[in-house]
Amino acid sequence: MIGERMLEALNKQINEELYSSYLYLSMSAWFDNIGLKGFANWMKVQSKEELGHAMKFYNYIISRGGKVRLHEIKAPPHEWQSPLHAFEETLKHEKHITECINKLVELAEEEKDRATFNMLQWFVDEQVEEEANDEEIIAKLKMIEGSNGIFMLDNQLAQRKYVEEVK
Ligand code: OFO
Repeated sequence: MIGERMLEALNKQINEELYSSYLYLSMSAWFDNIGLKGFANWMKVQSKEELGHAMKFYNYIISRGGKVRLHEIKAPPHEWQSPLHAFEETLKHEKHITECINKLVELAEEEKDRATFNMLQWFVDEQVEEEANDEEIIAKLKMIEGSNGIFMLDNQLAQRKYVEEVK
């Protein structure tokens, strides 16, 4: 069994991941509306990945005999000033998620909950990858500012495909 403090923190993280999914779905709709279908695709894939992250926590809680408690998901913003602004907000949000994961790791250490500590290592690695992906796209967006390069980048982001990680 998972301790009560750890269980509450893991349930809170399900909500964080579902909000991430909601946020990126909202960004995907906005990109579609401004005609950048590739960016919209990238964000839709990201939204699905976040749902997968929520399900990893959900499945883990159940596998340890804990109770899943779903909370209200807040509404995400609906508009951004530019693609660069949307990706800067994405990176800011991912840094917040990295902090949440680090706090969960600290709690697992405090509680001497080895199983949860091990499960969380996947998320520690995932956050490194997610921040790096966002930083790469931000760097490209800065390079092409004011040129037609945005359409090339849009084509590149259209190639991203969703790979299911949670069974
Ligand atoms: Fe974006 O990694 Fe989950 O939230």
